[in-house]
Amino acid sequence: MTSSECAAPFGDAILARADVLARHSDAAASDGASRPLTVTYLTEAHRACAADLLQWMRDDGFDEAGIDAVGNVVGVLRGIDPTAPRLLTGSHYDTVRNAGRYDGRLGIFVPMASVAELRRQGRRLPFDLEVVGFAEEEGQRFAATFIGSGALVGQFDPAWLALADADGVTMREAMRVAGHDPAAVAALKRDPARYRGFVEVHIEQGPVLSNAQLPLGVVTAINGSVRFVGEMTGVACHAGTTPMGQRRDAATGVAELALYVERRAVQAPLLVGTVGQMHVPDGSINVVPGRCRFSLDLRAPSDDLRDALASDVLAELSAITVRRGLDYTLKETMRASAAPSDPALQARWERAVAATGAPLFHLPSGAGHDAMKLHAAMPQAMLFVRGDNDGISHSPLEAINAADTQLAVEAFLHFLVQLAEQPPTSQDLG
Ligand code: HGY
Ligand code: MN
Ligand code: MN
Repeated sequence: MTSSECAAPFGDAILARADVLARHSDAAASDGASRPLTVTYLTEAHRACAADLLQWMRDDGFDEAGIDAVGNVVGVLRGIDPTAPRLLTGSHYDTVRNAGRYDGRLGIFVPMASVAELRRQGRRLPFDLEVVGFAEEEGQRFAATFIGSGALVGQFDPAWLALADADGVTMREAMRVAGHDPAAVAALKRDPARYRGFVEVHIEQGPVLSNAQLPLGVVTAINGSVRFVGEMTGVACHAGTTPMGQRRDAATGVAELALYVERRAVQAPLLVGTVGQMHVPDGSINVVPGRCRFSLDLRAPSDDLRDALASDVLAELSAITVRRGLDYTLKETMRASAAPSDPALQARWERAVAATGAPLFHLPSGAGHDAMKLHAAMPQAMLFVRGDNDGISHSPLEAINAADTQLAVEAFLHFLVQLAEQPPTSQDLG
């Protein structure tokens, strides 16, 4: 079928690339049938993904393409005026465990498809377009998140190099094996004066667009979040002989905390709280748990609401341990500020969506994104694409369709052409 006959040529091509990239996974298929998609920072599968993205950037006609010192895959389509402020775009290609194949990756594929189309048309933008496949956003292998986008805003923490994964491999060692030099990371920091802003296309990862039966959504703000990992400790003892009133059960302590997080988070709209990990190390069926590791993921539309939620949860954690005679350790592993969209860039997304003919819809982002990192250095705004299967994400059930993906590329192209033809005024940075 030629592209002219195909109803969604960009969409079909992007879904096909997502399928190819999904063949790389850290998780060895146990039964050989359902191969869970897991790509964590700098593993062999991760490096294979980077190689595919690099080759595709070259195939799509980027003038420059390379892999940087933290594993970001960076492509540049040069503009007519090399001194004009660049537009930066992209998203991440790492995944959570047992992931979907579009989280992050769609936001790399859409700009790449747009570059290929501009090259096909023989069209040059007045400004450079820089597309980044960020190497790490999810914080799965090491207790560090936004490694890729953090490096671009000077927030790569050298202390991360000493962090070890579940097998005891440090990030420094993983970087060495991948051929990356930690000493070269600082130079990745971008000069904000060289950029007009950052835009990111991403699957919504929630049910709002699906419920509204709309293909695209303009993001108004990204929720702020804070994450912790901890361990509750009590006394391991015989499950058969220890009376219920004489136990110091670490797992029921964590369970009580999880139920409190749920009760507290429903107290205000758009608050969310999750105990995503709960694990009794070396647990036995007939032993009262003496230890229980856990995680906390707390998010809110503003930093004040986030901090109030966290303060209440940590106070309850302390109260639970007193009531139950437990101890605990807790470590904050991530804190990201709420990131309102830049009004000028958001307005440009609105005009771009309108040009596709799709209805205009605004929504906040409950999920965190690389855009909240770039927010620290430059104006940012995002475009969401509807998720099928009620927008489920961080799951193999994550799904999008070719028609919506086609619209996302068309919107991105409109965004670029409108930016080229209606450059920012002095007030309108974006
Ligand atoms: O957890 C998040 O919000 C993002 O998917 N990393
Ligand atoms: Mn994610
Ligand atoms: Mn993501």
